[in-house]
Amino acid sequence: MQLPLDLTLVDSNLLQAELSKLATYSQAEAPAVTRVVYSVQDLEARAYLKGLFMGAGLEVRQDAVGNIFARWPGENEARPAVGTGSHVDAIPNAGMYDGTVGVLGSLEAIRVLKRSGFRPLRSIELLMFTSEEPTRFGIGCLGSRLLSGALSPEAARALKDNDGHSLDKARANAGFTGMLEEVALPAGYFSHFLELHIEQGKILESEGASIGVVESIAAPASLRILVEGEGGHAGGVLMPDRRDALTGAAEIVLAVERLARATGSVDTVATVGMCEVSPGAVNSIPSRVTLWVDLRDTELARRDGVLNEILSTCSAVAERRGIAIQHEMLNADAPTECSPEITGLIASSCRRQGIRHRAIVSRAYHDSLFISRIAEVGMIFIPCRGGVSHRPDEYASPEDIARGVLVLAETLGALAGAV
Ligand code: HGY
Ligand code: MN
Ligand code: MN
Repeated sequence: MQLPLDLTLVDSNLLQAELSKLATYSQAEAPAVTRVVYSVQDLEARAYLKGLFMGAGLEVRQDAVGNIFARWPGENEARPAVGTGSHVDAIPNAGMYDGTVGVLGSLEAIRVLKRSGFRPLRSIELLMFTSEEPTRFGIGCLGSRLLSGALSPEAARALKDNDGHSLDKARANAGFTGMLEEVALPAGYFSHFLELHIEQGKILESEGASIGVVESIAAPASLRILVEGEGGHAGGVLMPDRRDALTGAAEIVLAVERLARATGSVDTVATVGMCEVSPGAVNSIPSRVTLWVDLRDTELARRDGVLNEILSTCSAVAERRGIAIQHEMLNADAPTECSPEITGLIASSCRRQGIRHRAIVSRAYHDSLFISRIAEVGMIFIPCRGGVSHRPDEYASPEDIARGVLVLAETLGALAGAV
């Protein structure tokens, strides 16, 4: 591979057109993007992507949950492949760059290598992961968890969506057949895996850096908390006689925020992103409230310390208010370190290209967090305006995306080895 690769090898206009087209497959009005796994729009997006992958001369297949593989065979097919990719599902009212920059950026990085005359020794395989977002089945990274063995087929079968449909039923309705047992990748399938992604934070932009060399990915956890009190007439039940589920839940919501702040570390973050109240009438005392809590930290022990404090706060509130509070852990994953071999290659590509870069932690989780169980992983971050993500005004500039693609292409080339 003739290094440095020239930035003009990146067809930025083509990539922008593909990102814009992909954004039209959405359940929301532009500029918002909503694309929930196995929805009509998700299936349309998949068909579009498979067409692009085949158009680039890649060998395309998909597995029983809809992870899509697009392979550029290397001279030596027997050796573990070098993987790259991300996701295209989008939470409600999101933006058009989260995940998609990694899928279409990987495709463009492969096209850059092809345009440069590079021929890989190891195969390079693009992966579009199914259901990275927790929106439908309540757990993030469903596809990469199954691929890496982090989630068993039995546990996956127990998952249900908000309408009570099982994963098996939902995927069958979307046309994905085959046994879940066939999804896990064999040992040594990938030697390395690289993911290009927007930072979803504002460090790069605030420091004027164009590339973030991700060194570690924070430890995500999420849980569901059910608060049950006693319903009743909003006029007839006097205050001393009440066991209001929502005021109890409100104490927990504030405690989640307080306990995350109390660690004194900026790396501890906690959010109550969803709250369901029933019966849900203005003149009826809430009898039942469900909260969904998202808790993360770069340090596992500190995260679990906050988790335990949240749970003991629930017990204290239940006791004091005479209500019942139970919780169900949805996931509690360990953090991961990225491969020094890969971070070194990313940084040397940035130096070669004269691109300002800095080491960075990923506070968002990504499919790479789970693929790190079966391969060496690395992530390349690009800035997003104001650090905004999971919002319609999420934005990454064509120039930053092109630089990310170029660094990805050079790093993939270095890992795949040339003939
Ligand atoms: O929530 C996350 O960190 C990712 O964007 N799904
Ligand atoms: Mn996301
Ligand atoms: Mn993402």
